[in-house]
Amino acid sequence: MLKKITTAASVIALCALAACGSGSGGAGNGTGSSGGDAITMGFAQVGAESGWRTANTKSIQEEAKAAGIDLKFSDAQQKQENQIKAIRSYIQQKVKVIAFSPVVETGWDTVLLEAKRANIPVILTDRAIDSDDTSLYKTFLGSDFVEEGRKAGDWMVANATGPTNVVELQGTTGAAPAIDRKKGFEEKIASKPDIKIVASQTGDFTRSGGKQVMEAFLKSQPKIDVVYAHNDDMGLGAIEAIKAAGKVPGKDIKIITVDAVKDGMTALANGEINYIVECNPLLGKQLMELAKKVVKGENVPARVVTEEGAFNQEQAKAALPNRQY
Ligand code: GYE
Repeated sequence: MLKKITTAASVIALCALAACGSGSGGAGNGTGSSGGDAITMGFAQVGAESGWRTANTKSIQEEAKAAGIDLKFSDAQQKQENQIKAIRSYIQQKVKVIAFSPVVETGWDTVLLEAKRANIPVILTDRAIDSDDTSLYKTFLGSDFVEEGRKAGDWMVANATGPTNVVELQGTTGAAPAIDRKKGFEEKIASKPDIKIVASQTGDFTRSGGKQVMEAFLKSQPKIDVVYAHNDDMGLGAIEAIKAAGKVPGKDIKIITVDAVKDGMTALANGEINYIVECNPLLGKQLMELAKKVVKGENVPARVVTEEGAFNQEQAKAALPNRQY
């Protein structure tokens, strides 16, 4: 008797976790096509580490609603094991499509093979994975991070006057944007041996991480001319550390960042940041369009690249009033 009750309770608990999303009641298991039912998407988000991520999450949630897609959303708190757990639970729940933004590049083959065997298509968005097996996902929607690093490097080369010591605040170790933004920047500054990266460490894409690492750099480095931060939030953390050390951000120490979220653009317009390379977080609409096609079995391009630009201080002043995120 007790056993029976426990089983019933766990079925209810599972239901609470699984098929009880908004609108489309009674998603039956097994039969598949029950005519006109909403698409269920399982989305495994990286976390809530930055302003970029907050804007990205909002875009996905709003556009899922607008597209009539039933979204199951999880926040992995920047931990790969949490994302893997979320993906496994989406497979168990038999969602129609899984989308995720992989926190790091490697280590996905096993779980993605499980999705493939369950016939659930996977879409990568924002960040890429490093795998030889491209059959594990249908498409990858997001920015060209190497190109973003190159844009930052171009500005550095164009604006360096004499020997220049750069400290680098890297994104999350092993994440595609951290690897690629470093690569693109290094590629460009290689043409000017006067420009040197004298210290480089991860600040995990967070404001507090950027602040802490910058505090340490300010203590250990006798001469810092430029901070290259892989995102706005770390740059904003660095600004706090620079001010606390009695220096003027944007003047005594120049700052280059990536993202162009509102807080970053405000600091740029105020003269505390010198250049921001744009990375667009508003991927929701394109993601839902791709999801619908993939679920129907239609062909989609293997790679969809986001279009983006870059801003100096004057351009930030002009763009700020209309900035959505
Ligand atoms: O630049 C950063 C976020 O993957 C492009 O992740 C994204 C990066 C973004 O935490 O702010």
